[in-house]
Amino acid sequence: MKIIVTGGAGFIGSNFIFYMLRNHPDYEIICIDSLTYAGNLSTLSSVINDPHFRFYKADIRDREAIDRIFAENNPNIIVNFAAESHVDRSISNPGIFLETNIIGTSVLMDAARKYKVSRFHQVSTDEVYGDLPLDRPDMLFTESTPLHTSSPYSASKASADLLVLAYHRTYNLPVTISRCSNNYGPYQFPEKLIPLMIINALNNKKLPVYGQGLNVRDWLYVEDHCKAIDLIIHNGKIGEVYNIGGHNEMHNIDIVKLILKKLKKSESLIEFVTDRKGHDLRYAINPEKIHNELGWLPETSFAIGINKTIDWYLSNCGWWQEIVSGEYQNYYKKMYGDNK
Ligand code: NAD
Ligand code: TDX
Repeated sequence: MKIIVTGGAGFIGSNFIFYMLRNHPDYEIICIDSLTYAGNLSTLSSVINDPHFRFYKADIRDREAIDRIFAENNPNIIVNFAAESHVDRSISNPGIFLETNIIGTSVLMDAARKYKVSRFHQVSTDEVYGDLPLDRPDMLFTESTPLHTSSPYSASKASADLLVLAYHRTYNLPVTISRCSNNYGPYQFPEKLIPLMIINALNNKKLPVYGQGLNVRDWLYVEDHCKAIDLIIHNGKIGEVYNIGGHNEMHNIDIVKLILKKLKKSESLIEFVTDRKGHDLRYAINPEKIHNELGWLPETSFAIGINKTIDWYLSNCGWWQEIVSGEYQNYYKKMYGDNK
């Protein structure tokens, strides 16, 4: 079995590559990544010389390069993680989100049609459903919740989902889509909530919490997401969408306080800052379909997952220090001003 994984030098894609090489030692994994600011080849250093692994630096928008890689490898399955993934960046610069997340996906699907792959899997997000009220814990996103996006990021992901379903209906491309809640774990880029707060706390910098920190996200340990995708690409029904989430809703402020407590730092580091534009209030996934049809259940509780994640950032300072000392400084200043 040959699987092309796009975006494999990023957070979830790299964890998926490690998961697949561990759990399917006879598979060949081919990674395509253009190494944007969010992609890091050092993340893949432990597998780069693995005879079952191959890396191509290429952009999913580049038709010729993608065609060549498909021709060379003749893959069975494509798992598309490659995307611009940060909501705040989509608010200041939406154009690249449309190009990579929508056009890039269509380029990959055209190659998937031409080379007759047996599965094209699109990694999507719960953000395509918009948000839920804070005071209605009974309401959860199901696969039939209407798409109702808030940010250029989520609109681009929803557009890609619609294109994927259109390629299935029009060309009979064998597709599946997964829509997962917020992931956390090793190798997450420092711009996202959990690594940002861990790293700032370790550096005794202020922890910038949007609004009052009352927004709710439904957190899933990254390996549980990888396992769900593995199940879907092998046993999921063609043309179907699967929600993935672990019933683990938390207010942002509670996560920030928990991180401070674990790192034995003072809550005085918390700084409430101007809210994100169009900030979604609450995400919460109903994962019954993937549980009932494919037997998936999350295995890592938040209590265990957050400890593992904090320990990982503590033991891998070199990985994130290299990132936060470079171009990231300019992003950080633009985003958070002179927050110290
Ligand atoms: P990430 O930003 O950490 O990684 C994205 C990767 O894609 C990077 O390695 C980057 O170099 C690569 N990439 C970007 N543009 C590319 C292009 N044009 N061509 C080739 N490669 C390109 O993102 P992530 O958090 O790992 O998310 C991966 C996928 O999962 C995304 O599609 C995202 O929408 C989805 N998702 C993420 C979460 C989450 O909580 N992080 C939750 C649900 C779904
Ligand atoms: O500095 C911050 N302060 C803050 O309060 C940052 C970066 C975030 N937040 C808040 C905003 C959100 O309510 O924390 C919450 C989580 O923020 P992000 O880590 O930016 O994630 P989110 O916007 O929820 O989107 C994530 O989950 C769905 C991923 O980035 C997406 O790629 C995925 O699709």
